[in-house]
Order: sequence, then structure tokens, then C-alpha cells
Amino acid sequence: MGVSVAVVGATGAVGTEMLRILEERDFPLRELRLLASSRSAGKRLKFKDEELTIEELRKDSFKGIDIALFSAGGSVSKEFVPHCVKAGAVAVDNTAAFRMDKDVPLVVPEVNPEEIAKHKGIIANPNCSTIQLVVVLKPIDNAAGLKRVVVSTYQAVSGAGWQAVDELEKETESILLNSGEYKRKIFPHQIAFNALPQIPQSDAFLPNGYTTEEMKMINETRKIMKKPSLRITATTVRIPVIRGHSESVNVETERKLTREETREILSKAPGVTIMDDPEHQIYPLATLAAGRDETFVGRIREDSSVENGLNLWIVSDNLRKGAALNAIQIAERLLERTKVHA
Ligand code: NAP
Ligand code: 3JN
Repeated sequence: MGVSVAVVGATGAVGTEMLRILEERDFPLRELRLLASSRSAGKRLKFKDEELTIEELRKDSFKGIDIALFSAGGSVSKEFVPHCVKAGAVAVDNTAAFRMDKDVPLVVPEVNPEEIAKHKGIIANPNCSTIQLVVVLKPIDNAAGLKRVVVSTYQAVSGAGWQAVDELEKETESILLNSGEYKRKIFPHQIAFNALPQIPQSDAFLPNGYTTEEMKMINETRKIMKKPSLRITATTVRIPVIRGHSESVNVETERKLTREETREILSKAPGVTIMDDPEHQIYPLATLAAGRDETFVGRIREDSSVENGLNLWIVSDNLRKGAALNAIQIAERLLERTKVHA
């Protein structure tokens, strides 16, 4: 009984969250195979009451696997996902490698679950900043028709992996103690006590002046929402928060939505929790969203500078709904469809 699952990148920030979520949700497992680089081969990780040994990722790692969850970077996915598919497993890929491929469904289960059925062996998991945006945009689009979206992100360092978290911690300590000991390795500028309008940390800028992260948000949102001409622009910013991405979002709709109507619509939206009581200083915070599964929305208000405008503040855990949880929700939907575990 159960399915055989491989986690590729099992030692990483996303991979370890995947293991935690598989355990929490009691995912029906027959076998769990942990794969990473040769650096980690032979190390052990705890899963439930067991100690599992990490194996080096190889072309033949997918024999007998039903579902492989990939989060070891785009180049690893490009090289190994084809071997996974050849071995008969479905790859749920957390990287940008296949997201914009027209034959690959790009899925957020609350938004476009119907796309899962169209897969040909690969299902892509969107970028974290896209996921938390579309779970809120979709119900607004259904109710009033989306016309234009302007989004600015405030992204946690864990989006850039364990080494980035380590850099924030060590740099902060070095500045506070005035030790000058820490030498930056990951971010192009000081991240402690700062805000960097550049994600990712290298190869970020395109000829149009946007970063790759900004163009991911734009293109992925259009694909998931099935609105290829949606007017949407993004500015993505890294801030010294460890976990939880925040977004300031301005939306224009075809039909006017009042603040009350918007609350009513979002209160029924799957995966969304409204946290919006400004009189009592209640609104979404990264510290509150960390470790939670929902996408939180608050500061809901009408934008009086345009005819049908809304402002929203959207926060979610980038490692959970933004990555590991969304991938596992896709895997759960695959199980429902195919009943491979029956
Ligand atoms: P991380 O903390 O740096 O972990 C990287 C993981 O990849 C580690 O398990 C590492 O294994 C493994 N790895 C690296 N090179 C490998 C290789 N050649 N073969 C096999 N495994 C290899 O990074 P992370 O934050 O978990 O992110 C990993 C990837 O997930 C990112 O590059 C990105 O593509 C994707 N991601 C997606 C989202 C999203 O928005 N949905 C968010 C964050 C990350 P070792 O420990 O052995 O080095
Ligand atoms: O920095 C963040 O907050 C999110 C980072 C995501 C990321 C990091 C490295 C490579 C991605 C991604 O998921 O788009 C990738 C990538 O796969 O290209």
C-alpha cells in the first residue's frame, strides 16, 4: 500500500520542509527515497521514527518511484527530470526549468487543479511569489474580472536557500558586535538592516531592466490564470526576514468591488485567510505566517486613485505554500486521480 516517493534536494531548505510536510500530512508512502549531491550521500535524516540514508542523485535513482519531488535547482532538474520520466515516475518540479514549457502544467491546486490531468510526466510548481499572489487573484478575477495588477514583494532570505539564511544571521551578528569578521558570499550587498531590489542574487537582470524573478511572476501568473495578455508588473525585493514572503498588491478590476465585497469573496477562497482588523493593528505578518499553510491577506482597501481599484497585503510561508506544500498538494491530487496507492 502507498506510493514510492523520491525527494531530490532532500537536504535543502525546500527539501527538508517537504519531509516535514509528508510526515505531518501522513502522506501514504510505501517508500521514501532521499536524494541529494555526493556531498550528502551517506548522511542520515530522520523521518517519523526512522533514520533514512541520503543517496547521491544518479540517472538510475528513479527505478520503482511513482512520484519525484524535485528541488535541487534548475540545472539538476533539466538533467535528471527526463531520466525520472523515462523511469515511469511523475516529476513534480519546484524549479523554473519547465514552468513555461507549453506541454507542462503549472499548477496551484486552489487555482487550476484541472491542469494536473494534462501532464505528460512533468508538473511544474510555480515560483513562491507567484503562488501566494494567484491564490488571492483568482477569486477576485472570478468575481469582478482582473484588468491590471501591480505587485511589489518583500521576500525572506530563506527563498535563496540555507546558505542565504546563514549569511543574514552571521552578517547581523558581525554588524551588531562590530567584529567585521563576516565576509559576504551570497548577496551582492549587505542584507542585514537593508532592502535589496534584486532577486536572485546573481544573473538577475534582463535587457528590459526587470529581474528574472519579476519576469517569472509576470509570465507564471499569466499562464496559471489563463490570461496571456493580463496587464501585470512586478518589483521584487529581498528583505532581512528569515521566513515568509510579503506582497503589496494593487489590483484593477472590470467591475467595482467594495472593501466589504472583497472580504466576502476572499473569506470563501480556498487556502486564503483574512487577517484584517486595522483598528486593532491586526494584519498579516511574516512572523505569523511562518510555519502556517494559509495565504494571509489584509489591509484590504479601495484604491481611490482609479475607478475600480483595490490594495491588498498578502503574506505566506515561502517554504511551505510557496514551495514544499504546493508540490505535495499537487502530489495528493495525483493520488486522488490515479489511485496509484489503492
Ligand atoms: P538549498 O537550501 O541550497 O538546497 C539545495 C539542495 O539541492 C540540497 O539538497 C543540495 O544537496 C541539492 N543539490 C545541489 N546540487 C545538487 C546536485 N548536483 N545533485 C543533487 N542534489 C543537489 O536550496 P533550496 O532553497 O532548498 O532550493 C533548491 C531549489 O528549489 C532552488 O534552486 C529552486 O530551483 C527551488 N526553489 C523553488 C522555490 C519556489 O519558489 N517554488 C523556492 C525556493 C527554491 P546537498 O546538500 O548535497 O548539497
Ligand atoms: O528567492 C526566492 O525568494 C525564491 C527563489 C526561487 C528560486 C531560487 C533559485 C532558483 C528559483 C525558482 O523557484 O524560481 C530558482 C529556479 O528554479 O530558477
